[in-house]
Amino acid sequence: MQDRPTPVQPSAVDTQPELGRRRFFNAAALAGVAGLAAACTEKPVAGGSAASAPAAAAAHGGAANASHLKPGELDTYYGLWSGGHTGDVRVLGIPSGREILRIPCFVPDALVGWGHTNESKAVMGTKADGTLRYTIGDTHHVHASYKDGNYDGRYAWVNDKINSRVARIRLDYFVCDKITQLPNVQGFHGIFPDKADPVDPAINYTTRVFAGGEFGIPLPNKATLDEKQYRSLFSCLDAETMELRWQVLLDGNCDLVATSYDGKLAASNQYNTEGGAKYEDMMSAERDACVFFNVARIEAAVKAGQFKTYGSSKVPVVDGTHAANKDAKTALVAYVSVPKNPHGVNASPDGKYFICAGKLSPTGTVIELAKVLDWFEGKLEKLDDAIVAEVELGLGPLHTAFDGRGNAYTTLFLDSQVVKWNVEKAIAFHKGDKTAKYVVDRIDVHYQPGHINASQSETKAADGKFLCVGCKFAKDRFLPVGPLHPENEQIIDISGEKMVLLGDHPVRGEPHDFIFFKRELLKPKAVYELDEFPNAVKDAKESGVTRNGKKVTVKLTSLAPAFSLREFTVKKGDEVTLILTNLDKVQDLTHGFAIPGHNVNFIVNPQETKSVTFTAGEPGVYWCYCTHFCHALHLEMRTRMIVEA
Ligand code: CUK
Ligand code: CUA
Ligand code: CA
Repeated sequence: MQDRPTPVQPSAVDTQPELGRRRFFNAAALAGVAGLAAACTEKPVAGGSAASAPAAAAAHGGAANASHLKPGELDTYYGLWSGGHTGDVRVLGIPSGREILRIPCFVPDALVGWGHTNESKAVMGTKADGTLRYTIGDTHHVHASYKDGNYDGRYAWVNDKINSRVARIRLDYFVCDKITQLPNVQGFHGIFPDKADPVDPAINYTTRVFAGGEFGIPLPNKATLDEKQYRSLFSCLDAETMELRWQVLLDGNCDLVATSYDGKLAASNQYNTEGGAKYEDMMSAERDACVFFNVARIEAAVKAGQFKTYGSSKVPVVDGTHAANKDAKTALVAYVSVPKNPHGVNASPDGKYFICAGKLSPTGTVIELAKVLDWFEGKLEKLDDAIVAEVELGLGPLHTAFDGRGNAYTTLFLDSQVVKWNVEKAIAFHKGDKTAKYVVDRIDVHYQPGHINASQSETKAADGKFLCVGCKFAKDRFLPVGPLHPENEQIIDISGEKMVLLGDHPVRGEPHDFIFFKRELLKPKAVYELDEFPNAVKDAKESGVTRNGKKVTVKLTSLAPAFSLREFTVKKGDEVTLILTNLDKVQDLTHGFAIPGHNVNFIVNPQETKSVTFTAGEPGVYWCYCTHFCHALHLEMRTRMIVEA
């Protein structure tokens, strides 16, 4: 992740969480960054203090057990975690934190055969020679589709920062079904679906997905060190077709993305309004921005043909630069000023505010959406008057979650804390009521937290039960396993006034972001339907080998404990396409299929069909066997591939 403290920042990485020392460090560090971070007129509020865990747990009446489920007990929330380097999405049960499934997206996966089967290769994208275009990924942000301000269980989307790709996951089968690469974008970072269609107010569900491009590049790309020629694009995809609808040319870059509940606004925080290519240039300005997109106006401009295209891309690009958007009444975008290298941008569940965390400034900035809309209507003279609070939270604020009771929870990367603060009180404080104690509580986390989310946080149904915190450093929290540490995902009870730490879970690096929501919102299917697969072998009698020159098709089925063919014969050098349908209908009855020496291994779930294509190797006998324990005769579940000369 790119959010590590810069060398000139004081770093808390090696500070012990011992309270006295930390208080001293924080005070000293606050003084230390005063000249570096944006001038912050407001004084920190002597509000909460780091909670003493046992005392607070007792106050919650034994809440410390809430994340410990009895054997056989199910979690009450689904969590969707980005997998980071593994390019997948992980499904966790919350509050236990148990990992239930990994959904491969951008990176091949040996369990399900992702990136090996023909169907998954078609989703991932191949080169002319049939090999995968990419075998690596870097997922950061997972978000799910909405209806009426809550998740509707249709889709989730996740970004791949490295190769600027968006993957869509079907939440009925928990599989990735489409991947789109964004043209003219590098370092695609924040992603968020809209929550309603602003063009047709009757459509109260997700129809588009927004994507923030983080790194600027020349358009079209060419070799130059002159960063003044580098530009970032904000992209919009169609939620159903996954095709690009439009892009916006920007001044500065994009980072995270948020969307409003009425579908009228999307926004991205910008940490590099300077357009710098070096970190010291990227942090040279005292304030950066949160750029707002007027979605309906952009769609109208595209419809009216007011766009350009770049390079070989046909995607319409509208002009979102400062120069082209001075007149509020026609502006497509609005740049609200935010201090300094802001990181997250998060939408409050009451639909009123977007909150940017300051990162290099110890502040949170609250922007009122009604006022941004007023500005677009010409009813607010100064855009920055849409900022209704800018209050000090602590060092290195990154991401914010909500409990639906008016409180926000912001991670403080440098302080290794989560701060709970009341949004309306922060607004009152900003307005001049210096008695308004907006900080409600602080809790130490271990260590250096990045993303944070609360149960149902960015929905209208935020329920304020649990908070998950993605800590970037685990250090001493788990058994040492050499130089590579896991990350530490912590779970916190937020049902009371004070936050209570419930548990630590090691996770493989690095998840970045996640959402979690009530389990009732998903209705997963336990078994596939044969008809979902156009190439299904619907009856064991269809099994057999057909030849067309050097191309051979092998069709077979599985039904525990046997494959429908006892053997099949091909010739050395044949291009073999093997299609396997699992005819078992019993839930959880998955078979695997492996061929020694041919790099073939994949699974078929009940009523699922998959295919692989490979070249038959040296003459001989090859035992194809079931790799997934399915039956008392699992080891006997085999067939033979005979390769003739
Ligand atoms: S970023 Cu990693 S902590 Cu990619 Cu969402 Cu903020
Ligand atoms: Cu079929 Cu094991
Ligand atoms: Ca900056």
